[in-house]
Amino acid sequence: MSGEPWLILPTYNEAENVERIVRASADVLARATADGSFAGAFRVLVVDDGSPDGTGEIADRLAAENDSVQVLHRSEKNGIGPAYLAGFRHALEHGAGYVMEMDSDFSHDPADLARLLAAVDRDAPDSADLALGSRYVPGGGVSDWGWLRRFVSEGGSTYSRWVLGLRVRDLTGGFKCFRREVLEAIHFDGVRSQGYAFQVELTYRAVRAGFRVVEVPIVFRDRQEGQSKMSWRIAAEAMWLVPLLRFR
Ligand SMILES: Nc1nc2c(ncn2[C@@H]2O[C@H](COP(=O)(O)OP(=O)(O)OP(=O)(O)O)[C@@H](O)[C@H]2O)c(=O)[nH]1
Ligand SMILES: [Mg+2]
Repeated sequence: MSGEPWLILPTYNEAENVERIVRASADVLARATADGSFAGAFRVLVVDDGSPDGTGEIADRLAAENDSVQVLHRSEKNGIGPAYLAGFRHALEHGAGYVMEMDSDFSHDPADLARLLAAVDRDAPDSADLALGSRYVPGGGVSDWGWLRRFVSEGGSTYSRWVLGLRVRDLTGGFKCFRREVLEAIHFDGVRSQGYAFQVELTYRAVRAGFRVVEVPIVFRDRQEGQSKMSWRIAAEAMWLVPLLRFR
């Protein structure tokens, strides 16, 4: 018995993915909690920013069919950071014991949720407070990326690691599992970043607060369906925001 895990799935125009990702995640979490572990229950919370392609309506139908699924509708597209913070607040208010982040486009394999959760299980010896799905530790990687994308991503992690003085290898990834206490210790009001910098900022704040972080190897694959929302603006935000984190 150590608290319900909540998976937060941010969506913006993921109509081709949302149903499959919700079902696949719910299957994995149902298995992980079936023996009574993690309070024997779980939740999947879709946070949709008013997607014009109908993602939110599909999610509502899934929630009506399955008590473990919920939807948080937000009126405008504000970036992944604010969407996650809204999801985290909701999960904490409803008693989550663990809170997970995952992309909704199958870049992250829902099967890996079980390993991330196990890595922070309070009932397991030597578990950590925060587990990061990591591309840049042995056993992890990226499939189907060209050299430019690889360079930008790995360079972004190296740059952030250096500027912030952290030992974490993958700082920009968005596949994570927090123990509730970690999020409670982070003051959301002070979190300003929206894109990649958001992921760096949360991990940085967790380390600074003294929590134990572990990297779990994952293989990242490009989305198969739907449109990318990655932009140079988001990458540039990380360039200037990351040094500011250090001096705040
Ligand atoms: N609620 C919400 N979700 C978003 C927003 N921007 C991106 N997402 C979702 O966040 C997840 C990760 O997005 P990213 O990986 O940053 O962007 P992406 O469009 O998947 O880009 P690529 O990975 O490059 O294909 C996906 O599930 C997106 O649908 C946003 O502003 N609001
Ligand atoms: Mg993606």
